[in-house]
Amino acid sequence: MKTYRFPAKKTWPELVKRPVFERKEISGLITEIFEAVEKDGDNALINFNKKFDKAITPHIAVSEAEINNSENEISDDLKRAIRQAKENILKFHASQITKTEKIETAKEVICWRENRAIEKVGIYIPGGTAPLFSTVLMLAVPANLAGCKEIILCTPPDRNGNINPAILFTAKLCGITKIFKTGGAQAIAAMTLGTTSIPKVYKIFGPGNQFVVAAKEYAQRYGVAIDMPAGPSEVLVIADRQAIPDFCAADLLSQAEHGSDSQVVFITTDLKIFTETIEAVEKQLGNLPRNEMARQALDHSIFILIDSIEEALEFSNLYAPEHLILALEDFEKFIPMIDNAGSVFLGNYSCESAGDYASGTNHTLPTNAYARNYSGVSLDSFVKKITFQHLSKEGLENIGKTIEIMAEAEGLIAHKNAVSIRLK
Ligand code: HSO
Ligand code: ZN
Repeated sequence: MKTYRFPAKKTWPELVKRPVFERKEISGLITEIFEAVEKDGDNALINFNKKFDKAITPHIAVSEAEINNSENEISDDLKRAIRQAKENILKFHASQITKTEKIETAKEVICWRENRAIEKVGIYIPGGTAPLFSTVLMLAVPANLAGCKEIILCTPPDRNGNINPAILFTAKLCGITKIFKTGGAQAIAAMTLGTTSIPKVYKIFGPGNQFVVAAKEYAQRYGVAIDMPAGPSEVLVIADRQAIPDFCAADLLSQAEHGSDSQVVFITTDLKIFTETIEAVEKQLGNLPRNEMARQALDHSIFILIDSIEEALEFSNLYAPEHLILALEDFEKFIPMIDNAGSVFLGNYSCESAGDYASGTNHTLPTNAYARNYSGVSLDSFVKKITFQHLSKEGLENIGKTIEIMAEAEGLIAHKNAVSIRLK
């Protein structure tokens, strides 16, 4: 990890830069994968499963029996936990439903906006070392609440051609029954183009590796929307002297264990907290099963000693973290100073894991400084908003002159006539 004591402000723009990793040039491969899926559909996906996931999958669609059987393969404790998390996520996202308000902008000119669900959405869930069934909840719950008519899920099979049972159980709990064994860029291609088994969708959600990210970018050429541009996970913790170094270290490591490219940032005004948190990170790291990955993430993570909490927040706004933890006594006071962050955790007991799993907020959040201009996933991500208006004759009379004058000034006489013909 890199440590900085009172770094000069002119060095901050350099410090907030995300580490750059050697990326293989993959755009050629993405194009090839899209072409193969377009040409051979399900067969291409079966071949990719063999090639990339070493899995034999005669059928791409997960069968009803496989889905139902998942219930027997996970513990009652896990089922209970998933159910409780779902309840909280449902409660929080249901609170995002807003009432339609009709606004009379001028007498008898009535305007309003109504939500309509995006009809078909696709959820991508990565497989591999950490099967993120919690992400199924984060995406399927708001999709259902929004009223999306078709919700499909793609996730890669393991070497035996099976899908992780917790993913299947969670999908079923959320009413998703169209589940497909395909991962990586080919899954994104399939949801973009459609195959015999997999329906095309209008918007694709979910995290993934660099191939998935590149494929989601590519999918937009076909008119498909995506949830947000993605990058590695990150957390920034700001601590004062009442913070608890062991708690801060645990939070930093919880984000570092996501992947070797994750980044964690720790900022404090207190020298004792600074050194003790660094020590606690080292100590806790040794006991983690994913310590190799977390260690690599820590190598490019930064620990900063700073003069004031105000300055720490200024730095944080420049960094625009995916997760911001304020381990501060008077966190309330600092809330108005937060301009850029995906999701904020307040006080010593609001660990990021709470939001990752079960408090109710969504964990699909903007990374890579996109918190400057993107929100995390919410109910809104699954709807479009359509505007409506109704003008009576009197309503049109009230704004007619304005329209005529403006239309004429733009040289658009047909526009002007559309009013004049009605009011003459
Ligand atoms: N922290 C991740 C979400 C997650 N954590 C899923 C555990 N499971 C988003 O940055
Ligand atoms: Zn996490």
